Amino acid sequence: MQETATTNKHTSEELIEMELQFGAHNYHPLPAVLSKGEGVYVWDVEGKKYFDFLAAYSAVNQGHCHPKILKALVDQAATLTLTSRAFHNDILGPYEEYITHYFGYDKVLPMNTGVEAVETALKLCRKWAYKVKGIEENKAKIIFVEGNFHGRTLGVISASVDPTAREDYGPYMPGYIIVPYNDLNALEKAMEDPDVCGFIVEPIQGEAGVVVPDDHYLTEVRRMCSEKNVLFIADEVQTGIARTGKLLASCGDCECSNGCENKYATRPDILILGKALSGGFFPVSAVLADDDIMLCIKPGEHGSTFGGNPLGSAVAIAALKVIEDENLVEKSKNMGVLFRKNMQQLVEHYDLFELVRGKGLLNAVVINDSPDSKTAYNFCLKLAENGLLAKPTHGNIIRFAPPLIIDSRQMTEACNIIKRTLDEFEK
Ligand code: IF1
Repeated sequence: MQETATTNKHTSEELIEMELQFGAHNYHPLPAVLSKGEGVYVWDVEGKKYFDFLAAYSAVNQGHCHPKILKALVDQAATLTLTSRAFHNDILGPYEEYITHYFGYDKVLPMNTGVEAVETALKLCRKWAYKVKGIEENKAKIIFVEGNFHGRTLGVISASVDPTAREDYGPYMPGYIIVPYNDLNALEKAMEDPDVCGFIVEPIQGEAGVVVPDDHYLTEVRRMCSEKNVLFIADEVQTGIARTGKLLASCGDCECSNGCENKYATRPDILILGKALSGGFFPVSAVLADDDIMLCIKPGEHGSTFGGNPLGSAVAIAALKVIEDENLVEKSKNMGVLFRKNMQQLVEHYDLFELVRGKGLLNAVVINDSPDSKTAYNFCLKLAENGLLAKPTHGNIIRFAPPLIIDSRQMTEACNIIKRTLDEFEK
């Protein structure tokens, strides 16, 4: 750590300036320039240590630079990295067997980034609409919800209601219907249209501010989709892989992680995974579905140069094994309870904190100020000064989502940093 601090040629200020000068201005990051990560911690170029309570938007659920995933990466990188799908490779098959058994689906379609997996799911859904459901050519419609975030392609920002993500990128993709989140009546009404073939939803909305739907929302969604012969597509890019205290956020309403009796009550027809599927090493994403859906796409009809590459396949197996071996579902659930208990106390004692919500280790605190204020951002600046990195969303919401390997001592320490920051901030 010290070594990084002393051997690095540039200061944080210089590095930020370089990004401003040579990089596109499509982000406005907090002014922390990181050069090292290990477990729940990251260090900046000056050697300052932080708790990482963003975990790269839940991509590093397993913790930074997890040694077992690193080993899988290095071993595979020295052997074979990329073949393209023009040929077979000796790890894709074992990976596909592993991940389909892991999540309980017949087939997987491997891609790279989250949004590519979302696009894949939407294409698969449309294909199914024409090949199986029998919808007339070019008439298929997919229902999205307000407040959705599925990535940055033209295909998905066309469904966004957030002007920042959407404006001046038109013309937009046709064939979408948008209904309010957590509103079963609106969904039922939209589903009366016989050209509807799919409903895509985040089981808990991330970008919208960690919005948790009513208890039986997904159960009802599942029931309605089955009744209307509409595919239920779950975007678990952020909520999946133990983040919310369950292996999948769309895994029933029961208390267990997987293998539970109730798990089919909300099982999506198409499951989308990304982020933590690689433990943050590089983009690995996946679409899972059963044969009757997945086999609608035939050879040559979809693909990607890097999707299913040996490196990604090896890394994904290792990343999923870590989730199991280190009981991260259970840890996420327990540490989430501890975090929310601590935050609830702060909500009761400090005006600035209005409420805390979330599941597992996907949580948010709503700040007592307007959505267009800078209060959440300013509070995050203070948190960073005190050694904890977190990201505001919407001016008055702060998302707290550390790596799932965090232990109770570290969690208590992190909560104390938040409390101390509140004390200083209110002065
Ligand atoms: C950025 C938010 C998180 C996602 C869901 C698909 C994707 C994402 C549910 C696309 C990506 C990211 C992208 C990142 C910010 C971030 C984010 F704040 F915007 F909402 F995580 F909370 N589905 N989410 O959350 O995955 O193609 O990026 O791999 O800077 O855009 P991707």
